Formats: sequence, C-alpha cells, structure tokens
Amino acid sequence: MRPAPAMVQGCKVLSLIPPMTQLNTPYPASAYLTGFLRSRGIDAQQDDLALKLVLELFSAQGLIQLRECALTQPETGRSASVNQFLDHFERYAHTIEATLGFLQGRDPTLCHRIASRGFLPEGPRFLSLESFDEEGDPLGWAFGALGQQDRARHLATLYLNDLADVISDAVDSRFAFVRYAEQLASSQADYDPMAQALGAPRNLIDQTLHRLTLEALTRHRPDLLLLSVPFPGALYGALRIAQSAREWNPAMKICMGGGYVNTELRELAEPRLFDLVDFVTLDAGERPLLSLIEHLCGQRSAARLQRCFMRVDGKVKYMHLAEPDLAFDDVGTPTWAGLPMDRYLSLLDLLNPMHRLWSDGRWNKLTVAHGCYWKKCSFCDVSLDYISRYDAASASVLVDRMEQLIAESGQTGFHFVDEAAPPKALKAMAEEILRRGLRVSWWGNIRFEKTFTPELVNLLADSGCIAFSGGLEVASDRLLQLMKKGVSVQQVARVTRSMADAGILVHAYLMYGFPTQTVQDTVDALEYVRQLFEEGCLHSGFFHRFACTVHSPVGLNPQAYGIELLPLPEGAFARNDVGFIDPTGTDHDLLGRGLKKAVYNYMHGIGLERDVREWFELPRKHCPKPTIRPGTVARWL
Ligand code: B12
Repeated sequence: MRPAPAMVQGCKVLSLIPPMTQLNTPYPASAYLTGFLRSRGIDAQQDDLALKLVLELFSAQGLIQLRECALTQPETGRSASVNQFLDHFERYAHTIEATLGFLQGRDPTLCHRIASRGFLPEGPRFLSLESFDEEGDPLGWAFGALGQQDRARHLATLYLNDLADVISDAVDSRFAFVRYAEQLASSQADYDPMAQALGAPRNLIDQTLHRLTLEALTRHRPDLLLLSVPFPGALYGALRIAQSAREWNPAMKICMGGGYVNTELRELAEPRLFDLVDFVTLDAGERPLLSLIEHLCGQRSAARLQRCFMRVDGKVKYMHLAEPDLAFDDVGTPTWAGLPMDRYLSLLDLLNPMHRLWSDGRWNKLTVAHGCYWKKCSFCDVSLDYISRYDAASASVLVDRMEQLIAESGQTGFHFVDEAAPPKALKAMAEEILRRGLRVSWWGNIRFEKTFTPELVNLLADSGCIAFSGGLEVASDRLLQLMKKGVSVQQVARVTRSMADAGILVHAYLMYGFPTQTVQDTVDALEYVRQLFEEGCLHSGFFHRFACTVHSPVGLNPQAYGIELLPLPEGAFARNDVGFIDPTGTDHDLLGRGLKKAVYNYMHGIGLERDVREWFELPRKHCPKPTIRPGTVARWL
C-alpha cells in the first residue's frame, strides 16, 4: 500500500452504484475505484443502490406500497399486468420473498415448487411460453427433463418481469430492470427534460431510492460521494441520489464519472447539472480522483485538477493539467468489500446462452488491459481514452488480482470486461493460471483474429476459458474491410470452429445497417451466418443495428463511408448518436426483423435448412439470391 499524506487519508469517500445497472453481480466501477483508493490508504466505502432498490420494491412491504399506487389508477385505465397483480395480490405477497431467496441461491430446493407451475401466479409475461409449447411441456426444448433449477429460474424471472411491468404501468413507465429513464440521458442534447423530471415529486421508486440513499449516507458519513454512471439508463437514478445527498448535507462534495460520462458528456456545458454535483470527471477515474481528493484537502489548486468539469462563476469549466495516468499495473485490485454479495439475483431471462452469462451468476469482473490493442474498427469510439489508451498489466499482476478476488469473494468465475482482450496477454495469463494451478472459469470479448490458433485456443480452454464473444459484424468481406475490423469471414469461421471444438461457447456480435450495405450484402451475410451455425462454429448471436456516434471514425469522417451526417440538435448536454443519410437507401428496419428472427431460430437449431430469403418480409422478386454458395464454410474448414 502506498501511504497517502495524512490529510488525504482523512477524507472519507463513499462510492455508490446507481439504479439501474445489473442485478446478478455488481457493475465493477465502484469496486475498481474503492480498491484503488484503499491501495492508497484512503478510507473508501461502497454500496449498490441499484440492487437494494430492486430488493426493497420487490419485498412484501414494497408490494403493499405498489398495490396502493395501482389502486389509485382508474379501473378502466389499468393494464393487464396491473389487473393480474391486483386480482392475485395475496399470492404475490405470499411468494415474493421466497422467490427472491431462491434467485439469490439461498433456497435451491424451492425450484421444484416453482417448476411445477402451481406456486407462482402467472401474468402476461408467461404467455411467451406458449410459443414454445412442445408436447405439453413449454420449456421442454430448453431445459429437457432435467434442468429443474434453470426451468424454475426462468419461471421466477418471468414472474419478476410481470411485477416490473406493474411498476412500469402503475408507477413509472420509464422503469426497467437494467435501465431507468434512459431516454432522458441517451444522446440528449437538451438538459430540460431531465431537469423537469428531477423537479417532479418523488414517485414510489424515487422515494425508496431516497430512503436508501439517506441510510447509506448516515452509515458512512462521507466527505466525498462518488456516483458512477456507466450507461444512459443510470443517469436519472444517479441524479436522484445526488438530490437526496444535497438535501442531507449541502457541504458534502459529489463527483460523477463513468462510461456514459466518458462517452456522451465530453462537451458538457450545462451549468444546471452542477446544482446536483460538484465535479464531473472524464475517462479512467484513478488519476482525476486522486487529484480531486488532494484538492479537497487543500493540497492542490482547482487549476491543477485532471479531466474535471466544475462550475465556476455560473459557467462550466474544464480543468485539466496534463499529468500521466497511473499505469494499469499500478491501479490496485478491485474489491467487492461492502457490497451485498450474497443478495444478487441470478435471473434467467433470455434463452440465449451468452445473454445468460451476462445476467446470471456472480462473476468477478476484471480487465486484461486498459483500452483496446486494435483500436481501428470504424464503428467504435476509438478516439476515446477507454479505447485508444492501451496499457496492459503483466500476467503475474493480473493473476495476482484474480487470486485476491477469489480469496475475497469465494467465487472463481471471471468476466473480463475488455472491449477486445488481447490474444498475447490472454496467452500469458493462461500460462500463468496453469503454472499456479488455479482452478477458474473465465470469459470475455475478443476479436476473432487469426492469432487465435487451435493451439492457443486449447491452451485458453485448459486454463478455464468457457466462452468468447466477438464481432463478426456485417458478415461480408467488403464491409469488414470498410470497417477496418482486420478479419475476414473465412478467418472467423476457422477461429470460431477451433473455439467450439475446444468446448468454448461462441457468441457473435452481428451488425446490420452499416453505411453502403445493400439488400444483397444483407442476404449474403445471413447466408454466411446460417452456414456458421450449421457447421457448429457459432452457438449464439445477436444482430444489432449500426448506430453512428460522433466519436467513431464513421462519425468523424462520414464522406469516407459514403454517408452524409444530419445536423446534431443544439444543446449543452449529451452528444453521442448522430443521424445520417445513406444514399444506398436500403430498408434496414425491414431487413433487421428478418435477421433477428433467423438468428434466434438458428440458436435453437431451427430453420438451418431453409433458404435465407424466407426470413425476410420481402416479395421474392425484391430479395436477391445469396451469392455465397452452399457449403462454402464447410469447404473452408
Ligand atoms: C463490458 C461492457 C458491457 C457488458 C457488461 C457490463 C459490465 N461491466 O458488467 C454488457 C455486454 C452487459 C454491456 C451492456 C450494455 N452496455 Co456496455 N460496456 C461494456 C464495456 C466494454 C466495459 C465496461 C466495464 O466494465 N468497464 C470496466 C469499468 C471499471 O470501467 P468504467 O465503468 O468505465 O469505470 C472507470 C471510469 O469510467 C471511471 N469511473 C467510473 N465511475 C466513476 C465515478 C467517478 C466519481 C469517477 C471519478 C470516475 C469513475 O473510473 C473507472 C476506473 O478507471 C464498456 C466500454 C468500456 N471500455 O468501458 C461498455 C459501455 C459502458 N457500454 C455501453 C452501453 C451503451 C451498454 C448498453 C446500454 C448497450 C445496449 N444498448 O444495450 C448495455 C447496458 C446494460 C445494462 N444496463 O446492464 C456504453 C455506454 C456509453 C453511453 N452511450 O452511455 C459503453 C461505454 C460502450 C460504448 N462506447 O458504447 N456492456
């Protein structure tokens, strides 16, 4: 531990995870910052108010309050979910805490009652099961005769989803499990809608969050409150927390940072935000935070802060004295201490194997390196620090961190949250894991590049790798080149197949709507994807619509991609997505529906023999034949 000067050590810091982020495991930023500050001898604590909010709302007491809200709605205006909840309130109140205990892993034998389908009340969300009916057993295809735990977890998740719908219909339509009031933040140039929402009286969700905030502040009595906003759907919750904190102690300092801030608030000029927070920092938090604490302790002037917005004389000012960031080897180990680790919920929402890893299980989160080693993909925010500043930790430091996290959490599973973990560093890490005889499971995001030879892939699997996700994007060599992805479809086929052969689950991020993409490109991409599933290269995939962002090469240099950007709306707040005109004129909305349907079916082994054109809602004469010959991927392999 590096000792900090006595005054800095006297500063008490509390870091909060705001709603909503994720419920199965803590979002890692507070753990990183708390671990770092403690490694410098600073008194740092943390708590997860996203999880706690959900646990309060979904408690027996919370449901009584929810019922009161629902009863204030006129009977004629109630949704099917609300009616179901009110009609079966006693059963919901009777089952809620047992079901949460089951999802927290505290009461596994309850699975039999839940799976019997006589225990939980079943609202509209359970209708989704009917589309899968197989000989009278709707979930038989997914979980088979065994898999009772998973079956019960999926049913319990549908039950919670029904209740989330009641919250959304009766309390606040902006509520969802992993995002709250996202539209107020995402690419919102204008702060007015957020200011208005924050000025509205607190609803049941906000009141509960207010109470939880005051509890956390009273327990820890911090001098500095840190709010991490990783996604747009966490900003409103963070600002509600800030509002409560201001009321509690106007003298306490509040600082905000995180992935959303680093991406969307880089040109922040909105002074009203500073009614609620004192500082907003950009990019990796360690260096700016250390300087900020020194500043608050009177050891550094405001002019010597790093990457920090503050309000001076009513105007937003960016303070930045260039000082090197801390080396990634030197940022300490994240710590979960203080987080309610035994209370996270293992939900089983989507029957997609990779989404399942994201929402199920308590993974220790680590980063193999800061930034991306490739940093060329033209759709990605490569101009931003969290991509462009590449700095890897040595294998021994990384595996030391893994050992520390296992000792602290008792969990041996790791999710590496890199944008694309570097193959060389993964190799060194795997060798170190094997040398130390560690038994771990790990997964993460990579590029399907040719460095992943079968030998390397087997080594990674031996060291505990269970899953990889990577971008195949638009499966078209022309578009992969335009994107500067640095891989070809053929390479992806070979790499993914060797991963699958090594027992690693493979998920492909797929994309549609990239500039200049034609109907023919789309049909061909689906044909490649079909063949990759057919040949056992892919187990899972998801098609995302391309969005142009202001910090990506496409957004910075649109003419090189044949598109014209639409003007950004005026405003002093967030900037991210930017509209564009693609003269190619392809109807991506329509094609996107077909792509998603096809991949969903392929994941379940359905429809692989069908002509890909059948998935698109296009008359045959407007839907060209694939130019990729059947058996192309098989020949490559
Ligand atoms: C892994 C990942 C995911 C994973 C898992 C998330 C997780 N970690 O568990 C999955 C796939 C589930 C995911 C989903 C989504 N993601 Co994501 N994700 C990432 C990724 C690649 C890494 C996140 C991470 O864990 N980093 C490690 C932590 C420690 O870093 P950090 O949070 O940035 O914290 C550091 C600094 O930001 C700073 N900091 C953080 N908080 C604070 C607070 C203070 C006070 C200070 C001073 C500093 C500070 O210090 C920290 C340490 O240096 C990032 C991109 C990136 N490279 O960061 C995108 C990113 C965060 N995701 C993003 C988005 C948009 C999403 C989705 C909304 C996508 C979608 N449309 O569904 C969903 C939201 C899911 C949800 N609500 O749960 C965006 C957010 C940008 C934005 N526009 O707001 C990012 C930045 C990627 C991007 N450029 O598009 N994501």
